[in-house]
Amino acid sequence: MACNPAFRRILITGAAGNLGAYLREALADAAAVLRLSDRRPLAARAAHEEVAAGELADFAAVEAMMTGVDAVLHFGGIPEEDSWDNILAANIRGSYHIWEAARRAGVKRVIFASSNHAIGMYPRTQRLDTDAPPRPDTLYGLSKAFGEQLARYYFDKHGIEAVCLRIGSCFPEPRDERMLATWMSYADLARLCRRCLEAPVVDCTVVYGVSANARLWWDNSKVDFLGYRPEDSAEFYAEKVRAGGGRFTPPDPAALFHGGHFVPIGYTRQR
Ligand code: 15L
Repeated sequence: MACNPAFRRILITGAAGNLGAYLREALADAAAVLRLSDRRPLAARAAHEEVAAGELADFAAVEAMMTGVDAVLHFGGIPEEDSWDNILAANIRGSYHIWEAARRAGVKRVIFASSNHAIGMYPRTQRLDTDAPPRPDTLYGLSKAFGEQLARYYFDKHGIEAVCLRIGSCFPEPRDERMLATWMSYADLARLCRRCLEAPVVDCTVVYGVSANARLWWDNSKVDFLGYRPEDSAEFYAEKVRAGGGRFTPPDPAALFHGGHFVPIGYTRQR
């Protein structure tokens, strides 16, 4: 049964990626039709699935995948630091294409996989709430900050609702000490996406995609209205993570800022 009757067809971009592939299964009942898109090969596996392959950098392809869509889970694009040309094509042009095609197709809501790397240059001594403006740590983080501004622009000017998920570290288990603060379980990601679809009104909202970790750096209290209630915690894995070793220590910038190991990439600042 569709979880929001306003959304009969939901497009998932990046549906062949780790998170997209998980959401495809976890949100199988979220709409009458899930349209799956990726640049990599995909095939429909169930009656409620359909496939619209294409490159995000190709506007005609994005327009075609948007036809008849009510809501979008935009998880496509490059998920880490890369060359400017690649980030420009997939993440910057690609996200612009998503919102512009969404506007033309009359899409009501976009749920955007932003990233903690949009705020990666904040010092770890600072706790952040959902009003914290971007301080990107990489070109990748910059592209996520651009996506958040696209969300703002298309909501203010065209009324397309948006939720920007500043996802922490979404993996089966936390892999290092930083992830004891930043980890999000797959199940909590599905819970969050479900709430982003179910909430009757979201306007244009930023939310941290993170589990109920004991060492949290990020505060979602201002977006409590979304009803996101994480059920998992990285603390369960704390002993295992500690035994695994491999932590960064100051003055390594990887240990000083929210963005962790993304921060030293191309870092040349002396003071
Ligand atoms: C991200 O945005 C990446 O997509 C993911 O691979 C992790 O590196 C994550 O951030 C993180 O910060 O742990």
